Amino acid sequence: MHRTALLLLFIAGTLMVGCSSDSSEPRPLIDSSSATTGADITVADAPDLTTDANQQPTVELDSTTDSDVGSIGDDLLINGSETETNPPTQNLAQIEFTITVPVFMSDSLQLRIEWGEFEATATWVGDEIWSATVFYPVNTENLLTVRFADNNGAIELGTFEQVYRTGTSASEAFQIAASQFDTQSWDADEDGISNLDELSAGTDPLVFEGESLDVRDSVIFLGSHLFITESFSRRLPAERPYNFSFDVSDLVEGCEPNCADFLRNIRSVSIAVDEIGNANVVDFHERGSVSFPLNITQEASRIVSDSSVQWDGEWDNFSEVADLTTTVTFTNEVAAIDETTRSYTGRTIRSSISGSSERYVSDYTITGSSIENSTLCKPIAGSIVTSYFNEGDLVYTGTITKNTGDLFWTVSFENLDQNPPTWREEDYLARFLNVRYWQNDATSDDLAFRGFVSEPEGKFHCDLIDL
Ligand SMILES: [Ca+2]
Repeated sequence: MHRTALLLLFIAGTLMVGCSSDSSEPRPLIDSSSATTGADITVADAPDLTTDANQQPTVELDSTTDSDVGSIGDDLLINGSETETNPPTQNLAQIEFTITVPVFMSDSLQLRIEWGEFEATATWVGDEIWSATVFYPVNTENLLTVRFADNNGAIELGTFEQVYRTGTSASEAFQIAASQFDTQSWDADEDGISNLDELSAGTDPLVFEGESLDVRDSVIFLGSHLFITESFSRRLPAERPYNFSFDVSDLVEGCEPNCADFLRNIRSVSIAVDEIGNANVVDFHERGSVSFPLNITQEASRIVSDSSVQWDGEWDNFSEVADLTTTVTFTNEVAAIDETTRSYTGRTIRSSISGSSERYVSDYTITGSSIENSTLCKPIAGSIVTSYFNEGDLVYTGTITKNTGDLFWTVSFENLDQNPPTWREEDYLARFLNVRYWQNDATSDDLAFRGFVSEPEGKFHCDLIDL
Protein backbone atom coordinates (compact mmCIF):
# COMPACT_ATOMS: atom_id res chain seq x y z
CA MET A 1 0.00 0.00 0.00
CA HIS A 2 0.37 1.74 1.38
CA ARG A 3 1.75 5.10 1.09
CA THR A 4 -0.85 6.25 -1.42
CA ALA A 5 -3.67 4.89 0.62
CA LEU A 6 -2.14 6.30 3.74
CA LEU A 7 -2.13 9.70 2.15
CA LEU A 8 -5.70 9.32 1.01
CA LEU A 9 -6.74 8.12 4.38
CA PHE A 10 -4.82 10.90 5.92
CA ILE A 11 -6.59 13.46 3.78
CA ALA A 12 -9.95 11.91 4.49
CA GLY A 13 -9.19 11.90 8.16
CA THR A 14 -7.94 15.42 8.01
CA LEU A 15 -11.06 16.68 6.28
CA MET A 16 -13.17 15.18 8.93
CA VAL A 17 -11.31 16.59 11.83
CA GLY A 18 -10.01 19.60 10.02
CA CYS A 19 -12.09 22.22 11.71
CA SER A 20 -10.75 21.42 15.05
CA SER A 21 -8.61 19.00 16.90
CA ASP A 22 -8.51 18.04 20.44
CA SER A 23 -5.20 16.60 21.36
CA SER A 24 -2.63 18.70 23.07
CA GLU A 25 -0.18 15.82 23.01
CA PRO A 26 2.06 15.19 20.03
CA ARG A 27 0.97 12.00 18.37
CA PRO A 28 2.60 9.70 15.86
CA LEU A 29 1.59 10.11 12.26
CA ILE A 30 -0.32 6.90 12.28
CA ASP A 31 -2.67 8.24 14.85
CA SER A 32 -2.88 11.67 13.43
CA SER A 33 -4.48 10.46 10.24
CA SER A 34 -6.96 8.29 11.99
CA ALA A 35 -10.39 8.65 13.25
CA THR A 36 -12.44 11.41 14.52
CA THR A 37 -11.43 13.36 17.50
CA GLY A 38 -13.23 15.21 20.17
CA ALA A 39 -14.17 17.94 17.80
CA ASP A 40 -16.40 15.56 15.97
CA ILE A 41 -19.14 16.48 18.32
CA THR A 42 -19.14 19.66 16.33
CA VAL A 43 -18.51 17.95 13.05
CA ALA A 44 -21.47 15.73 13.59
CA ASP A 45 -23.60 18.82 13.88
CA ALA A 46 -22.21 20.16 10.64
CA PRO A 47 -22.13 17.25 8.23
CA ASP A 48 -21.31 19.42 5.22
CA LEU A 49 -17.89 19.88 6.64
CA THR A 50 -16.74 16.51 5.44
CA THR A 51 -17.53 17.28 1.83
CA ASP A 52 -15.85 20.62 1.43
CA ALA A 53 -12.45 21.01 2.90
CA ASN A 54 -12.06 24.66 2.16
CA GLN A 55 -15.41 25.90 3.24
CA GLN A 56 -15.53 27.53 6.57
CA PRO A 57 -17.95 25.71 8.80
CA THR A 58 -20.96 27.78 9.70
CA VAL A 59 -21.37 26.35 13.14
CA GLU A 60 -19.74 27.99 16.05
CA LEU A 61 -16.41 26.42 16.84
CA ASP A 62 -13.94 26.58 19.62
CA SER A 63 -12.10 29.84 19.71
CA THR A 64 -8.85 27.93 19.62
CA THR A 65 -9.78 26.05 16.50
CA ASP A 66 -7.50 26.60 13.61
CA SER A 67 -9.69 27.77 10.78
CA ASP A 68 -7.23 26.85 8.04
CA VAL A 69 -8.01 23.29 7.24
CA GLY A 70 -5.21 22.97 4.73
CA SER A 71 -2.57 24.16 7.08
CA ILE A 72 -3.66 21.71 9.71
CA GLY A 73 -3.22 18.94 7.20
CA ASP A 74 0.26 20.19 6.33
CA ASP A 75 1.23 20.44 9.95
CA LEU A 76 0.05 16.96 10.58
CA LEU A 77 1.89 15.52 7.64
CA ILE A 78 5.13 17.25 8.36
CA ASN A 79 5.22 17.24 12.09
CA GLY A 80 3.23 14.16 12.80
CA SER A 81 1.32 16.00 15.44
CA GLU A 82 -1.86 17.88 15.66
CA THR A 83 -2.29 21.48 16.54
CA GLU A 84 -3.07 22.25 20.10
CA THR A 85 -6.63 22.81 21.11
CA ASN A 86 -8.75 22.19 24.13
CA PRO A 87 -8.66 18.69 25.60
CA PRO A 88 -11.85 16.70 25.15
CA THR A 89 -14.58 17.60 27.51
CA GLN A 90 -15.23 15.27 30.36
CA ASN A 91 -18.26 13.58 28.91
CA LEU A 92 -16.30 12.05 26.06
CA ALA A 93 -14.62 8.68 26.10
CA GLN A 94 -11.57 7.93 24.02
CA ILE A 95 -12.11 4.68 22.10
CA GLU A 96 -9.09 2.88 20.71
CA PHE A 97 -10.11 0.58 17.87
CA THR A 98 -7.85 -2.27 16.81
CA ILE A 99 -9.31 -4.01 13.82
CA THR A 100 -8.07 -7.08 11.98
CA VAL A 101 -9.57 -7.24 8.50
CA PRO A 102 -9.95 -10.28 6.21
CA VAL A 103 -6.81 -11.04 4.21
CA PHE A 104 -6.71 -9.09 0.98
CA MET A 105 -3.89 -7.27 -0.78
CA SER A 106 -4.58 -3.92 -2.37
CA ASP A 107 -3.14 -0.45 -2.25
CA SER A 108 -6.52 1.24 -2.18
CA LEU A 109 -8.15 -0.31 0.86
CA GLN A 110 -10.33 1.73 3.12
CA LEU A 111 -11.75 1.05 6.56
CA ARG A 112 -14.57 3.28 7.80
CA ILE A 113 -16.06 3.34 11.26
CA GLU A 114 -19.59 4.63 11.78
CA TRP A 115 -21.31 5.02 15.12
CA GLY A 116 -24.49 7.01 15.09
CA GLU A 117 -23.61 10.27 13.37
CA PHE A 118 -19.91 9.79 13.98
CA GLU A 119 -17.74 8.72 11.12
CA ALA A 120 -14.04 7.99 11.06
CA THR A 121 -11.46 6.40 8.83
CA ALA A 122 -9.10 3.89 10.34
CA THR A 123 -5.42 3.80 9.61
CA TRP A 124 -3.48 0.88 8.28
CA VAL A 125 -0.92 -0.32 10.81
CA GLY A 126 0.56 -3.35 9.08
CA ASP A 127 -0.50 -6.69 7.63
CA GLU A 128 -4.24 -6.90 8.32
CA ILE A 129 -4.19 -4.62 11.33
CA TRP A 130 -5.84 -1.21 11.34
CA SER A 131 -6.39 1.24 14.15
CA ALA A 132 -8.40 4.32 14.97
CA THR A 133 -8.83 6.64 17.90
CA VAL A 134 -12.20 8.29 18.30
CA PHE A 135 -14.03 10.24 20.95
CA TYR A 136 -17.61 9.28 21.62
CA PRO A 137 -20.05 10.53 24.25
CA VAL A 138 -19.99 8.37 27.36
CA ASN A 139 -22.85 6.13 28.29
CA THR A 140 -24.39 6.25 24.83
CA GLU A 141 -25.62 3.50 22.57
CA ASN A 142 -25.45 3.41 18.78
CA LEU A 143 -25.09 0.88 16.02
CA LEU A 144 -21.42 0.49 15.25
CA THR A 145 -20.71 -0.29 11.61
CA VAL A 146 -17.24 -0.91 10.25
CA ARG A 147 -16.95 -0.96 6.48
CA PHE A 148 -13.98 -2.61 4.79
CA ALA A 149 -13.70 -1.62 1.15
CA ASP A 150 -11.38 -1.64 -1.82
CA ASN A 151 -10.92 0.95 -4.53
CA ASN A 152 -10.97 3.74 -1.94
CA GLY A 153 -14.41 2.79 -0.76
CA ALA A 154 -16.04 1.96 -4.10
CA ILE A 155 -16.14 -1.84 -3.67
CA GLU A 156 -17.42 -3.20 -0.39
CA LEU A 157 -15.45 -6.18 0.88
CA GLY A 158 -17.03 -6.72 4.26
CA THR A 159 -18.86 -5.16 7.13
CA PHE A 160 -18.97 -5.55 10.86
CA GLU A 161 -22.10 -4.51 12.74
CA GLN A 162 -22.83 -4.49 16.42
CA VAL A 163 -24.69 -2.30 18.84
CA TYR A 164 -22.02 -0.58 20.90
CA ARG A 165 -22.59 1.28 24.13
CA THR A 166 -19.87 3.45 25.55
CA GLY A 167 -19.16 3.17 29.24
CA THR A 168 -18.39 5.92 31.69
CA SER A 169 -14.62 5.61 31.77
CA ALA A 170 -12.34 8.02 29.98
CA SER A 171 -10.90 5.45 27.63
CA GLU A 172 -11.92 2.15 26.20
CA ALA A 173 -10.45 -0.37 23.80
CA PHE A 174 -12.44 -2.16 21.12
CA GLN A 175 -11.11 -5.02 19.07
CA ILE A 176 -12.61 -6.59 15.98
CA ALA A 177 -11.35 -9.83 14.45
CA ALA A 178 -11.30 -10.68 10.76
CA SER A 179 -13.79 -13.48 11.30
CA GLN A 180 -16.34 -10.98 12.57
CA PHE A 181 -16.61 -9.35 9.17
CA ASP A 182 -19.48 -10.38 6.95
CA THR A 183 -17.92 -10.69 3.51
CA GLN A 184 -20.40 -13.04 1.84
CA SER A 185 -23.24 -10.52 1.70
CA TRP A 186 -21.29 -8.23 -0.60
CA ASP A 187 -21.73 -9.46 -4.16
CA ALA A 188 -22.03 -6.50 -6.51
CA ASP A 189 -22.69 -8.46 -9.71
CA GLU A 190 -24.95 -10.99 -7.95
CA ASP A 191 -23.20 -14.01 -9.36
CA GLY A 192 -23.15 -15.80 -6.03
CA ILE A 193 -19.46 -15.10 -5.44
CA SER A 194 -18.58 -12.37 -2.98
CA ASN A 195 -16.66 -9.28 -4.03
CA LEU A 196 -13.79 -10.35 -1.80
CA ASP A 197 -13.65 -13.85 -3.28
CA GLU A 198 -13.80 -12.46 -6.80
CA LEU A 199 -11.01 -9.96 -6.24
CA SER A 200 -8.94 -12.66 -4.57
CA ALA A 201 -9.52 -14.96 -7.56
CA GLY A 202 -8.72 -12.18 -10.02
CA THR A 203 -12.20 -11.84 -11.52
CA ASP A 204 -14.14 -8.61 -11.83
CA PRO A 205 -16.62 -8.31 -8.95
CA LEU A 206 -18.66 -5.82 -10.95
CA VAL A 207 -19.08 -7.90 -14.12
CA PHE A 208 -21.09 -11.06 -14.23
CA GLU A 209 -18.81 -13.43 -16.07
CA GLY A 210 -20.95 -16.51 -16.48
CA GLU A 211 -22.47 -15.11 -19.65
CA SER A 212 -21.58 -17.98 -21.95
CA LEU A 213 -23.54 -20.64 -20.09
CA ASP A 214 -26.70 -20.67 -18.06
CA VAL A 215 -25.93 -20.31 -14.36
CA ARG A 216 -28.09 -22.34 -11.98
CA ASP A 217 -28.10 -22.82 -8.26
CA SER A 218 -27.79 -26.55 -8.30
CA VAL A 219 -26.87 -29.58 -10.30
CA ILE A 220 -29.68 -31.72 -11.62
CA PHE A 221 -28.25 -35.13 -11.17
CA LEU A 222 -30.67 -37.96 -10.95
CA GLY A 223 -30.43 -41.40 -9.60
CA SER A 224 -26.81 -41.99 -8.73
CA HIS A 225 -26.97 -41.84 -4.90
CA LEU A 226 -23.65 -40.08 -5.15
CA PHE A 227 -23.32 -38.97 -1.53
CA ILE A 228 -24.79 -42.05 0.10
CA THR A 229 -21.75 -42.31 2.37
CA GLU A 230 -23.08 -39.24 4.17
CA SER A 231 -26.18 -41.06 5.32
CA PHE A 232 -23.89 -43.32 7.32
CA SER A 233 -21.34 -40.73 8.44
CA ARG A 234 -24.04 -38.56 9.93
CA ARG A 235 -25.19 -41.36 12.20
CA LEU A 236 -21.93 -41.53 14.10
CA PRO A 237 -21.58 -39.33 17.16
CA ALA A 238 -18.27 -37.88 18.35
CA GLU A 239 -18.47 -40.16 21.39
CA ARG A 240 -15.99 -43.06 21.42
CA PRO A 241 -16.55 -45.88 21.97
CA TYR A 242 -20.24 -45.85 21.16
CA ASN A 243 -22.87 -48.54 20.94
CA PHE A 244 -26.44 -48.06 19.91
CA SER A 245 -29.26 -50.40 19.13
CA PHE A 246 -32.85 -49.79 18.25
CA ASP A 247 -35.61 -52.29 17.65
CA VAL A 248 -39.24 -51.79 16.86
CA SER A 249 -41.82 -54.28 15.70
CA ASP A 250 -45.30 -52.95 15.04
CA LEU A 251 -47.22 -55.94 13.85
CA VAL A 252 -50.79 -56.18 12.84
CA GLU A 253 -53.23 -56.95 15.60
CA GLY A 254 -56.95 -57.24 15.39
CA CYS A 255 -57.10 -56.22 11.77
CA GLU A 256 -59.10 -59.15 10.50
CA PRO A 257 -60.60 -59.59 8.04
CA ASN A 258 -58.88 -56.76 6.08
CA CYS A 259 -55.29 -57.08 7.19
CA ALA A 260 -53.89 -56.73 3.69
CA ASP A 261 -54.04 -52.92 3.78
CA PHE A 262 -52.67 -52.46 7.28
CA LEU A 263 -49.27 -50.86 7.62
CA ARG A 264 -46.60 -52.47 9.67
CA ASN A 265 -43.16 -51.46 10.72
CA ILE A 266 -40.29 -53.71 11.68
CA ARG A 267 -36.89 -52.21 12.24
CA SER A 268 -33.60 -53.16 13.77
CA VAL A 269 -30.64 -50.79 13.92
CA SER A 270 -27.23 -51.32 15.46
CA ILE A 271 -24.27 -48.95 15.47
CA ALA A 272 -20.91 -49.79 17.02
CA VAL A 273 -17.91 -47.45 17.10
CA ASP A 274 -14.64 -48.40 18.75
CA GLU A 275 -12.07 -46.14 20.47
CA ILE A 276 -10.33 -45.05 17.28
CA GLY A 277 -13.43 -44.61 15.16
CA ASN A 278 -13.75 -47.90 13.34
CA ALA A 279 -17.44 -48.46 12.97
CA ASN A 280 -20.18 -50.80 11.85
CA VAL A 281 -23.68 -49.68 10.96
CA VAL A 282 -26.49 -52.10 10.25
CA ASP A 283 -30.05 -50.98 9.61
CA PHE A 284 -32.77 -53.40 8.58
CA HIS A 285 -36.23 -52.06 7.92
CA GLU A 286 -39.39 -53.73 6.68
CA ARG A 287 -42.33 -51.48 6.09
CA GLY A 288 -45.30 -51.02 3.83
CA SER A 289 -48.59 -52.83 4.04
CA VAL A 290 -49.08 -56.45 4.88
CA SER A 291 -49.82 -57.24 1.24
CA PHE A 292 -47.07 -54.97 -0.13
CA PRO A 293 -44.04 -55.08 2.13
CA LEU A 294 -40.81 -53.29 1.30
CA ASN A 295 -37.45 -54.29 2.71
CA ILE A 296 -34.56 -51.87 3.09
CA THR A 297 -31.22 -53.05 4.34
CA GLN A 298 -28.27 -50.75 4.96
CA GLU A 299 -24.91 -51.96 6.07
CA ALA A 300 -21.53 -50.24 6.11
CA SER A 301 -18.19 -50.32 7.85
CA ARG A 302 -15.72 -47.54 8.56
CA ILE A 303 -12.00 -48.13 8.88
CA VAL A 304 -9.64 -45.51 10.30
CA SER A 305 -5.97 -45.62 9.37
CA ASP A 306 -3.10 -43.18 9.81
CA SER A 307 -3.71 -41.54 6.45
CA SER A 308 -7.39 -42.00 5.69
CA VAL A 309 -10.90 -42.86 6.76
CA GLN A 310 -12.58 -45.39 4.52
CA TRP A 311 -16.19 -46.43 4.14
CA ASP A 312 -17.45 -49.52 2.39
CA GLY A 313 -21.12 -50.35 2.30
CA GLU A 314 -24.34 -51.29 0.61
CA TRP A 315 -27.94 -50.14 0.55
CA ASP A 316 -30.63 -52.51 -0.71
CA ASN A 317 -34.24 -51.85 -1.46
CA PHE A 318 -36.27 -54.95 -2.21
CA SER A 319 -39.92 -55.56 -2.97
CA GLU A 320 -40.93 -59.04 -3.96
CA VAL A 321 -44.45 -57.97 -4.88
CA ALA A 322 -43.26 -55.14 -7.10
CA ASP A 323 -40.48 -57.27 -8.53
CA LEU A 324 -38.10 -54.45 -7.69
CA THR A 325 -34.53 -54.69 -6.49
CA THR A 326 -32.27 -51.69 -6.10
CA THR A 327 -28.74 -52.08 -4.83
CA VAL A 328 -26.29 -49.26 -4.12
CA THR A 329 -22.72 -50.21 -3.31
CA PHE A 330 -20.17 -47.60 -2.36
CA THR A 331 -16.61 -47.03 -1.31
CA ASN A 332 -15.33 -43.73 -0.01
CA GLU A 333 -12.05 -42.42 1.30
CA VAL A 334 -11.33 -39.16 3.11
CA ALA A 335 -7.67 -38.17 3.35
CA ALA A 336 -5.97 -35.11 4.81
CA ILE A 337 -4.33 -32.65 2.44
CA ASP A 338 -3.54 -30.20 5.21
CA GLU A 339 -5.04 -29.17 8.52
CA THR A 340 -8.21 -27.76 6.98
CA THR A 341 -8.35 -29.43 3.57
CA ARG A 342 -9.56 -32.92 2.77
CA SER A 343 -9.80 -35.05 -0.33
CA TYR A 344 -13.02 -37.00 -0.71
CA THR A 345 -12.88 -39.75 -3.30
CA GLY A 346 -15.02 -42.71 -4.06
CA ARG A 347 -17.24 -44.75 -6.29
CA THR A 348 -20.96 -45.35 -6.05
CA ILE A 349 -22.77 -47.93 -8.17
CA ARG A 350 -26.52 -48.08 -8.22
CA SER A 351 -28.22 -51.00 -9.95
CA SER A 352 -31.95 -51.48 -10.30
CA ILE A 353 -33.88 -54.37 -11.72
CA SER A 354 -37.58 -53.84 -12.25
CA GLY A 355 -38.49 -55.40 -15.53
CA SER A 356 -35.49 -53.77 -17.15
CA SER A 357 -32.06 -53.21 -15.67
CA GLU A 358 -30.51 -49.83 -14.93
CA ARG A 359 -27.10 -49.00 -13.66
CA TYR A 360 -25.44 -45.77 -12.56
CA VAL A 361 -21.71 -45.63 -11.97
CA SER A 362 -20.31 -42.49 -10.31
CA ASP A 363 -16.66 -41.76 -9.66
CA TYR A 364 -15.67 -38.63 -7.81
CA THR A 365 -12.63 -36.82 -6.49
CA ILE A 366 -13.54 -33.73 -4.49
CA THR A 367 -11.42 -31.32 -2.50
CA GLY A 368 -13.12 -29.74 0.48
CA SER A 369 -12.18 -27.16 3.05
CA SER A 370 -13.36 -27.40 6.62
CA ILE A 371 -16.25 -25.25 7.81
CA GLU A 372 -15.64 -23.55 11.12
CA ASN A 373 -17.53 -25.02 14.07
CA SER A 374 -18.71 -27.89 11.94
CA THR A 375 -17.79 -31.49 11.20
CA LEU A 376 -18.42 -30.80 7.53
CA CYS A 377 -16.27 -29.68 4.61
CA LYS A 378 -17.38 -27.45 1.78
CA PRO A 379 -16.42 -28.72 -1.68
CA ILE A 380 -14.11 -26.24 -3.39
CA ALA A 381 -12.91 -28.19 -6.40
CA GLY A 382 -13.17 -31.58 -7.95
CA SER A 383 -14.54 -33.86 -10.58
CA ILE A 384 -17.58 -36.14 -10.68
CA VAL A 385 -18.33 -38.46 -13.59
CA THR A 386 -21.50 -40.50 -13.78
CA SER A 387 -22.49 -42.94 -16.50
CA TYR A 388 -25.95 -44.39 -16.85
CA PHE A 389 -26.59 -47.71 -18.54
CA ASN A 390 -29.97 -49.07 -19.57
CA GLU A 391 -30.03 -52.80 -20.36
CA GLY A 392 -26.27 -52.58 -20.49
CA ASP A 393 -26.16 -49.74 -23.03
CA LEU A 394 -24.68 -46.36 -22.18
CA VAL A 395 -27.50 -43.80 -22.26
CA TYR A 396 -25.98 -40.76 -20.69
CA THR A 397 -22.87 -39.42 -19.07
CA GLY A 398 -22.68 -36.46 -16.75
CA THR A 399 -19.55 -34.66 -15.66
CA ILE A 400 -19.27 -31.96 -13.03
CA THR A 401 -15.94 -30.24 -12.63
CA LYS A 402 -14.47 -27.28 -10.84
CA ASN A 403 -10.87 -26.19 -10.71
CA THR A 404 -9.53 -24.42 -7.67
CA GLY A 405 -10.35 -20.76 -8.06
CA ASP A 406 -13.21 -21.30 -10.53
CA LEU A 407 -16.36 -19.44 -9.64
CA PHE A 408 -18.75 -22.21 -10.66
CA TRP A 409 -19.04 -25.91 -11.21
CA THR A 410 -19.19 -26.75 -14.89
CA VAL A 411 -21.89 -29.31 -15.61
CA SER A 412 -22.00 -31.24 -18.85
CA PHE A 413 -24.50 -33.93 -19.76
CA GLU A 414 -24.58 -36.05 -22.86
CA ASN A 415 -27.84 -37.85 -23.32
CA LEU A 416 -28.74 -40.39 -25.96
CA ASP A 417 -32.15 -39.52 -27.37
CA GLN A 418 -34.17 -42.28 -29.01
CA ASN A 419 -35.89 -42.12 -32.39
CA PRO A 420 -33.58 -41.42 -33.98
CA PRO A 421 -30.67 -42.20 -31.66
CA THR A 422 -28.89 -38.87 -31.22
CA TRP A 423 -26.50 -37.66 -28.56
CA ARG A 424 -27.77 -34.41 -27.11
CA GLU A 425 -25.52 -32.27 -24.98
CA GLU A 426 -26.54 -29.95 -22.20
CA ASP A 427 -24.05 -27.66 -20.48
CA TYR A 428 -24.50 -25.15 -17.71
CA LEU A 429 -22.79 -23.68 -14.69
CA ALA A 430 -23.83 -24.38 -11.14
CA ARG A 431 -23.16 -22.13 -8.17
CA PHE A 432 -23.38 -24.98 -5.72
CA LEU A 433 -22.86 -28.70 -5.77
CA ASN A 434 -26.43 -29.34 -4.75
CA VAL A 435 -26.47 -32.94 -5.80
CA ARG A 436 -29.54 -34.24 -4.08
CA TYR A 437 -29.71 -37.86 -3.06
CA TRP A 438 -32.87 -39.43 -1.73
CA GLN A 439 -33.14 -42.34 0.55
CA ASN A 440 -36.37 -44.25 0.46
CA ASP A 441 -36.33 -44.78 4.15
CA ALA A 442 -38.46 -44.45 7.22
CA THR A 443 -41.23 -41.91 6.97
CA SER A 444 -42.68 -42.25 10.42
CA ASP A 445 -41.75 -39.83 13.18
CA ASP A 446 -41.48 -42.54 15.80
CA LEU A 447 -38.38 -44.00 14.21
CA ALA A 448 -34.87 -43.08 15.16
CA PHE A 449 -33.79 -42.25 11.64
CA ARG A 450 -35.86 -40.57 9.06
CA GLY A 451 -35.32 -40.08 5.37
CA PHE A 452 -32.16 -38.34 4.42
CA VAL A 453 -31.38 -35.88 1.68
CA SER A 454 -27.72 -35.03 1.20
CA GLU A 455 -26.32 -31.94 2.81
CA PRO A 456 -26.94 -28.79 0.75
CA GLU A 457 -24.13 -27.54 -1.45
CA GLY A 458 -22.48 -30.94 -1.49
CA LYS A 459 -21.00 -30.60 1.97
CA PHE A 460 -19.51 -33.77 3.36
CA HIS A 461 -18.14 -35.17 6.60
CA CYS A 462 -14.43 -34.50 6.47
CA ASP A 463 -13.27 -36.37 9.55
CA LEU A 464 -11.29 -33.57 11.12
CA ILE A 465 -11.11 -35.54 14.36
CA ASP A 466 -9.65 -38.73 12.97
CA LEU A 467 -7.22 -37.29 10.41
CA1 LIG B 1 -19.77 -11.40 -7.39
